[in-house]
Amino acid sequence: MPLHSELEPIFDDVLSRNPGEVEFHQAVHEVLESIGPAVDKHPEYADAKIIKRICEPERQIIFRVPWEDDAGEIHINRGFRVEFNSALGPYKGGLRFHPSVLLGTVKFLGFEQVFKNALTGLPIGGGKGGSDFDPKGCSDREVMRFCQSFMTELYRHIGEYTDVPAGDIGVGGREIGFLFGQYKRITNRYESGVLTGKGLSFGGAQVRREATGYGCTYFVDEMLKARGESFDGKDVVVSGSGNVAIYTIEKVHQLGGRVVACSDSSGYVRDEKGIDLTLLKEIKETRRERIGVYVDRRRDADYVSDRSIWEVPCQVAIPSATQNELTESDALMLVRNGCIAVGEGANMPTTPDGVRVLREAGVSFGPGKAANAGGVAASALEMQQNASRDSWTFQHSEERLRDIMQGIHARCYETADEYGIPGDYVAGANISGYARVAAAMLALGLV
Ligand code: NDP
Ligand code: 2IT
Repeated sequence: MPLHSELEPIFDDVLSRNPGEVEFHQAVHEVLESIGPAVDKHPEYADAKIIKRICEPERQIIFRVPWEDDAGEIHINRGFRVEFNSALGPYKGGLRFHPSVLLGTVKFLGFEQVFKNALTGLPIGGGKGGSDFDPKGCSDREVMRFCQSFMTELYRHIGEYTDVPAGDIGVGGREIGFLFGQYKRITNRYESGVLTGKGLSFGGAQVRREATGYGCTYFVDEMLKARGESFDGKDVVVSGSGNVAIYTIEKVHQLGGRVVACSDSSGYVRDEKGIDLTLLKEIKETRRERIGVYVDRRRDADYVSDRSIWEVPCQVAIPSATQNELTESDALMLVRNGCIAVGEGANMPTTPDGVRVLREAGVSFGPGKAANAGGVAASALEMQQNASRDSWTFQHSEERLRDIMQGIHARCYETADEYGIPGDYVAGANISGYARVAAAMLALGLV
């Protein structure tokens, strides 16, 4: 879709000032593509150059992370924190540890986070960070030494009122524990609100671990209800088998669906009887093994390493691994097999051509910044509990999460209706996220 004439020069500027950062370009283009109607509605934002400002991070930090492995060899990684926008609250967003991480990756994720966090309705700005460190194959002690070195630089930039990191790919409870331990040691402050996703033994909140997957499933459930359907009896495919995928599978099963396939970067497993979640958790959370070993214990299941998981027939697809993992040809397979809803558990997992195919086929499509917002929303609830030195029950926390996800769905749905594009959750999410951030930025003056 062509950009609104006012947005075209802004996008050209993003391209020329951020050369080679293709994922960042993709994320910006997707937002600019859909906020055209909102630009016409609020001409006052143009004078204040709000959109141009939104596309430029407030601060970008890059640092060296030296560490020593168990054999005494020295490694040098690169650390990032992109503090994108603090109009609505402290910068908030995860840390990703994966060898593919570049500045452009962190910028795309930080940009998405600004709109996602706005959509939650909670007081959080947007940021993201990470490193090209690869935790795969590292011992716990190596991961600890890396985290300590990473925090030895990061600590000076973060704080409960400044910037509050959490997990993302490669960063879970173990890493957050090591990071928090080092922050506490350096600063001599038990500042619980500086990180979220903490363990329950040191200031963590119930349901944060489950929140992204549960929240995404609630969002998809709302999309299904909006078309008179439910999860009951539906076959579901969930890519990935990390934090988001595991708790998506758990909630889909609770809501009556059956997850018939999941994956990791080496391949996918298909289990027509429904993925055995106890076994999956043991493989992934306890033993940190590859997905292929699943079939050693489930004789009826198949392991496929050389084809796309999206070939597995399903009515609902929930990509929960990484960006651009669901392509145009994958989308065509999903449509051909009768898929009616796609909810993005991961950030930007569907390519622009994939989104187009799904949209044209009338598939309900929940973009990541809406569908996976449950994780960061639960993080904001963790911050709230830390600030009041309180801790809520699992049941209460889950009810709050469900209400927030239903609220996000309603906001996207109603905004799409208001702009005459019913059912377009992409436009609904982008426009309503943008409207909230832009109004706050205007009120704060030229900062
Ligand atoms: P995890 O590290 O727990 O799991 C990631 C999963 O995705 C693993 O199964 C991993 O396989 C697979 N994966 C990662 N990178 C690739 C790749 N390049 N190609 C193929 N498979 C890959 O991460 P999360 O579950 O936390 O994150 C998954 C997605 O959800 C990401 O897009 C993240 O940004 C997003 N997200 C996460 C939130 C959270 O709270 N954790 C909140 C909102 C969004 P392998 O182990 O083989 O690498
Ligand atoms: O992409 C995301 O929203 C996350 N990785 C979670 C961020 C957070 O601060 O909880």
